Amino acid sequence: MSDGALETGRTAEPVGDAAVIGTAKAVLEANWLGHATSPSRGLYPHQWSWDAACIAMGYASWNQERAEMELRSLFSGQWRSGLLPHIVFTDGARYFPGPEFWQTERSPDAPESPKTSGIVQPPIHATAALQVYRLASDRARAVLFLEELLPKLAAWHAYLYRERARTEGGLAEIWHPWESGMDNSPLWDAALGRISFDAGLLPEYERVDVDVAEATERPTNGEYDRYVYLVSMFRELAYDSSEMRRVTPFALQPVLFNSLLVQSNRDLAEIARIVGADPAPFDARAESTALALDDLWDEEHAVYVDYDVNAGELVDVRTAAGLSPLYAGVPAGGRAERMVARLAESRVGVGDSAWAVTSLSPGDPGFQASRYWRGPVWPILNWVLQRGLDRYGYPTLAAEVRSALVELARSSGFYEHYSPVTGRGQGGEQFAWTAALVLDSLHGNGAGSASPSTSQAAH
Ligand code: 2M8
Repeated sequence: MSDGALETGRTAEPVGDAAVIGTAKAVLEANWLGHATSPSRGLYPHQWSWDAACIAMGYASWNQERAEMELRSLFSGQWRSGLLPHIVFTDGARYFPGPEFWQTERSPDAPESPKTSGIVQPPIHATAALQVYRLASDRARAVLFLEELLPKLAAWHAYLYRERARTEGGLAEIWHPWESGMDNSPLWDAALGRISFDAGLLPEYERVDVDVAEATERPTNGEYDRYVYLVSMFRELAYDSSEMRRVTPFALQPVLFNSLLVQSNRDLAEIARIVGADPAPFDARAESTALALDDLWDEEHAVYVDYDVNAGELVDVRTAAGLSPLYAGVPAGGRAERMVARLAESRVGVGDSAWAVTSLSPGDPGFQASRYWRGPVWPILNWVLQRGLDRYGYPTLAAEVRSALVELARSSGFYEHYSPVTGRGQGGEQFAWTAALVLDSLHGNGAGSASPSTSQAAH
């Protein structure tokens, strides 16, 4: 069903945009922990890195203070090395793996408080900070906020280029599927499959996620064993980056991670210009990483693919993440047009005129409609795509994708991901970054009273 329209469960009374906006704000409120926003209270009761950046963008248009607090809280967990951890823990909440498993106190770089994980997530934070500034009602205050954040963002990017890139200004690599943000994507199957370990020697652990969400909508136990194996290896190494790079059996340069990095560099340069600092180093990195990213082009399928560092080859799997260089302004010479021409292979219709891309193409033999990053529609991937479409001069297509995000939330609620077959919400419920990205998508509608299909490009 490459372009079949999925049924969204329409209610008798059509829910207007104002009501969707109200519910989205209520979802963020319900996840407010007092200092930061959890992705979803039951499943993810702490603060996650790239969720927090998206959540800050969702707050930006109506609650500048919260937007700033969200990013400030996240950066309170930043390591002395500049590493921005993928989770900043809240005391006492039930999640596996929690701080007692990560044991980041083994590293001299980790903060004593708050407790954090020891790996990273995609770098979209400078983009979020710039959006907070752009939508701020109090501009003078927003400039002060950018001045406060600039050195922290610069240290975060410096960490990525120092510890995660093998060539000067090149592509950043990840050492754990959790670092990709697309945990069980088939992109990692071959690399995970090459890891050999003695299951009997794995530290004992108990999954919590499958108590809270449908097990069929989560990664398998076999995948979790590998996730746990990698974490236990890194903690043995006291999270020493040079040791981790030397021994990690999992090292990939993902297209999505690097596309977000390119754009974050561009946005960091813009932040530098706003506060009167030197933008040149950030602009230079944006250009060099964009150039390296462009080498990951798959001519046959007209999309970008990840690079497996240990295997020394491109990953033979195509996902919606492969479209993300559009967002970063990377493709040139007719490539963007070719990518757009093939969108029909990975999209599903939503309602009457909207559509969204699936995390894995419905035509792919590995496609699974409910299994997390192996098929469902994810708001973040579609948000990245609509920005890319706007950038390359496809405002109508971009507006249709934004409409799909709004329509799914309107019909099914604010879920972690959605079935591309039925439109049903799946995974965690009352999901914060889904609410935030819907708010961002509706921002072009001003007060939120216009129809999503008439929304104009907001970027
Ligand atoms: C998911 O990842 C966490 C591990 O980091 C999990 O499954 O426990 C991913 O979807 C990730 O991208 C997201 O940031 C996180 C919180 O929403 O959940």
